[in-house]
Amino acid sequence: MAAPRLLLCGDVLGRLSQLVKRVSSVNKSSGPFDFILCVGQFFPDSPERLEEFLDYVEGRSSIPLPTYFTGDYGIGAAKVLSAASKDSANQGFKMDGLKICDNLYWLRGSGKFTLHGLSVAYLSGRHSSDGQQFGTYSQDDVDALRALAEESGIVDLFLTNEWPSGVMNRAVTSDVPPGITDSLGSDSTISELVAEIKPRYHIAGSKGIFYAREPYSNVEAVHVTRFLGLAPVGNKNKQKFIHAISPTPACSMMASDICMKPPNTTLSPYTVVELRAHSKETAKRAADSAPDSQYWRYDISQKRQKHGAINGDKLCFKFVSSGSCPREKRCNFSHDIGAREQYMRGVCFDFINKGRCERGPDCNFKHSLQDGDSFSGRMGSETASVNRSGKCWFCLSSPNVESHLIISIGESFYCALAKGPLVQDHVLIVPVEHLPNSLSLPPECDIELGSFQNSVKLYFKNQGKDVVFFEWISKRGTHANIQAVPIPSSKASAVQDIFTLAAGKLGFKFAAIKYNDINSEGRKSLRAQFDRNFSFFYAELPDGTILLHSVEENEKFPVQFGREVLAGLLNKADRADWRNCEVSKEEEMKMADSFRNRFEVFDPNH
Ligand SMILES: *[C@@H]1O[C@H](CO)[C@@H](O)[C@H](O)[C@H]1NC(C)=O
Ligand SMILES: *[C@@H]1O[C@H](CO)[C@@H](O)[C@H](O)[C@H]1NC(C)=O
Ligand SMILES: *[C@@H]1O[C@H](CO)[C@@H](O)[C@H](O)[C@H]1NC(C)=O
Ligand SMILES: CC(=O)N[C@H]1CO[C@H](CO)[C@@H](O)[C@@H]1O
Ligand SMILES: CC(=O)N[C@H]1CO[C@H](CO)[C@@H](O)[C@@H]1O
Repeated sequence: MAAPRLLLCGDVLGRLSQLVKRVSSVNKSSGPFDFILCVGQFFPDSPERLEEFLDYVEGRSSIPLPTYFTGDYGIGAAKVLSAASKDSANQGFKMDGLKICDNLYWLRGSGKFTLHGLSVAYLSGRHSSDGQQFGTYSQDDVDALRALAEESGIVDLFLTNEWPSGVMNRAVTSDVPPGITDSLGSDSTISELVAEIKPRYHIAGSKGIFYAREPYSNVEAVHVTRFLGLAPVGNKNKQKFIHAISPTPACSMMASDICMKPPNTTLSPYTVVELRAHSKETAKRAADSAPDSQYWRYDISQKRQKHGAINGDKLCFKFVSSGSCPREKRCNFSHDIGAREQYMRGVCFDFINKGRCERGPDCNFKHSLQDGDSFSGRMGSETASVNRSGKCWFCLSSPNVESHLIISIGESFYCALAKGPLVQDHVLIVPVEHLPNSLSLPPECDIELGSFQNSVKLYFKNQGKDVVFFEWISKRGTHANIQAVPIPSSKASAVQDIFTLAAGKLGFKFAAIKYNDINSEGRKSLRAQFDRNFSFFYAELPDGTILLHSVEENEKFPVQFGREVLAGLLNKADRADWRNCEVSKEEEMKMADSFRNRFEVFDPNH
């Protein structure tokens, strides 16, 4: 399939005749095009333009190409948009635009949809706390986008009405338009979102100028993002308001093409705050090498914001609507089976999730819980947890277990390769029983655990490597797993330092104790210090030191902390997120076979 050809357009301000004229001439010189995406204010800013605008909306003039807009405000907006939202064709959960008239679509609130193979996400309107019906986005719209950001797959285009604040961060690029400041018409919520969504193109308007920023690299993603700010249609300064691109959808690109970084790629403007004092050159060098401390400098503060903003009690839309979520227990939203059942009985997602739905009587879904099962509202998580083992990735009896990754099965523990490994031979040691952490097994099981750990250590010692074991014990945890990550022996002495550094960035200190016999003494002491009422993280280092930390009630702690720290140590920042590291099932089977062969002589169950 040929790459779609599209036009990006800034604030239309109701000047549809001028836009149509321009589109027709661009179409002649470099068309044909498939569709137009408009950012910035779409409706007129003065009453004189309303008539011209309504000629199109009411069908007296026609719009030549499918046109999508996000800037749902201006003169006439309330009237046109409320009529459109009452139209029965526009009811329900529509993310691909509400139809205003032929070829004109309103992207309302936030969402994600596929257009000519491209994955398009958007946040419409401006930030506002007073909950106007049109022209603004709500916290719920932001939360929904955050949930979408957790889904796998790269977003090709992200449309926002306003610019993200910080995009002109001079610490990372000197290529910024002169005389423009961040303070007006820039939105920090958008910066946070774009850093999470990591689209390939980010398009925004409403700032009155054209700006094509140098591409920037993303944290925890292999591809770069290009920001494009577009000027208003018919602006006096003759700044560019229409821009043609023809991107191949990421989903059909070769991995090597997705990773391509043009020579003018900079660090992300949103994550590098503390570099402000440094020159552009320093920042560029940092982008290439991403040394350990650098990695921590930006990653953690961002994670904290992210987790702070997500409500862990909210339902995962993906799970509720489809019955499964690729993130499984790593998802920060709740996978509630009761909620899923209600959804299947036709109950509105917003109603289940928040107890209310803004669409009110216009909504096509039911606004009361439906009988038939024991859904007990947001308190009903016990039902869900009883049933969760059927869905569990780690239960050997579960249909979801990735059995091709299993290496060796003992009495109370088994050993498997990690899905989306940080490095080759990244191993998991997992209790056979569906238990939330390895410390809730009876103490005598520690003997088998110790023998697994020793086998793994010996296996790697043979290759000049040491092993770091770590376990994240979340209060919401379902099925425990201890991760074993091999590191070159030459880096073993740096492990404690980098964990300490990372803890410092998050604002806590590890308790560190060195044991002569880490398997028995170490585990005993862990059991003594573990308090079920708290989440808990511990790491066992190659020199016999255990680092441990109890996570306070309101403390934010990144779920993948251990993995991220080791990614930093190993200079593999882009592999910190396991989702960047997934390989095909065939590849996984090959890896597991080869590991099994090499591990055989060390396998305690062989
Ligand atoms: C664009 O050009 C093609 C011919 O190349 C024509 O068929 C099409 O109607 C034109 N579209 C617009 C919007 O002018
Ligand atoms: C960045 O470099 C690429 C290729 O070298 C070039 O096409 C592009 O125009 C540059 N972008 C900016 C904004 O300088
Ligand atoms: C932990 O929680 C339980 C039940 O909520 C409570 O009885 C116990 O005192 C708590 N323990 C600590 C150390 O706070
Ligand atoms: C708001 C909330 O509960 N967010 C959680 C997301 O996941 C991390 C790691 O488990 C928790 O620490 C956060 O509290
Ligand atoms: C306790 C509970 O709700 N158990 C349910 C688990 O799931 C099965 C079907 O998968 C139900 O039949 C049980 O009632």
